[in-house]
Amino acid sequence: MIRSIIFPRALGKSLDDLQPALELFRALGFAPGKEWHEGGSDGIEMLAPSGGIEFIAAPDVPSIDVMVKVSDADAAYEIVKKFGENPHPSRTGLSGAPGADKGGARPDGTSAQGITIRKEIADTPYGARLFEIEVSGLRVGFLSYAKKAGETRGSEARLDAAGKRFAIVVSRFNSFITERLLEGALQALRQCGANPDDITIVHVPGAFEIPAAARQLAETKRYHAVICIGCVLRGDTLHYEVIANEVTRGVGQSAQETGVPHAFGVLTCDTLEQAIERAGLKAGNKGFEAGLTAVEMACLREKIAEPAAGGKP
Ligand code: INI
Repeated sequence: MIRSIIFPRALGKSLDDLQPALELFRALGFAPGKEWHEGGSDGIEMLAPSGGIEFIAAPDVPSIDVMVKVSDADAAYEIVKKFGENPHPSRTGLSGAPGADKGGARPDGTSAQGITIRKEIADTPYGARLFEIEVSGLRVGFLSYAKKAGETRGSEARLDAAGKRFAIVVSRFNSFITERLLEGALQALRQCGANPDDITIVHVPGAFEIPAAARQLAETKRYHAVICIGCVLRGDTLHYEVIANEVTRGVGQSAQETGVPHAFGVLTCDTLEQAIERAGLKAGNKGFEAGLTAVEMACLREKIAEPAAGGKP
């Protein structure tokens, strides 16, 4: 029976050659899957929620290798642009990757991250929004279908952190993990356009102390969102459940009672190995996810508060 479909694609000969595409796809929300380093080959799967092959009969051959359907092509386009402009604090993903690159565009229009916009975002004759890029020789199209008349799709916020202020509470317990989660959160905020001067970082001893600090920061009303980062490991304590429950409840309560969005970047894992996997050392970074969540929820809060078009509430 069919389980999934994978398009193998060689983007170079070393780990470095994979980084631009890998980082961009992560920024766009692809989930890192299986990773391997054996037999002279290194690689990682980048997974979408669903996929398939399209068989096309048309006079023109498509000029892209992969088409990614997204909920909002304009928002994806903004992420790609920002990704090309902003230097990264660190690289995460495949192990053994080198340090950060500098941002900015090269004279040929390729960003320092090696991304070229091949086709600017525009409407298509078939009612979609589409743009195309090239990264490490991989030609990718991004497409979303416009809303049809009468269709309700709900409200989704853009990932735009420009002009917004964020507080990050990080616990020192298991700092080997939490510092990497912090790097991930900072990377997400910067990729969404946050100004480093608008980010306040507060350290607390352990996860148990996170809710109190988060609440105090939220109550100042200076921040558009608070990001909570910690790591509770079952092996480290007999009262794992107590701490894990308390930090989860306390952060949720602070979010509900202050009205300020709180993103939950606290790992609760059975083993250090599991925590490492979720801290961007192998695949995924819960801090990065929390950073994106904070931006989205801060934007959504503003959007919901806006008066509806036509003066209706
Ligand atoms: N704090 C953590 O952040 N993670 C843990 O795994 C942990 N363990 O295992 O004990 C932990 N304990 C400290 C706790 O959060 C408080 O700082 C401490 O109890 C003082 O209030």
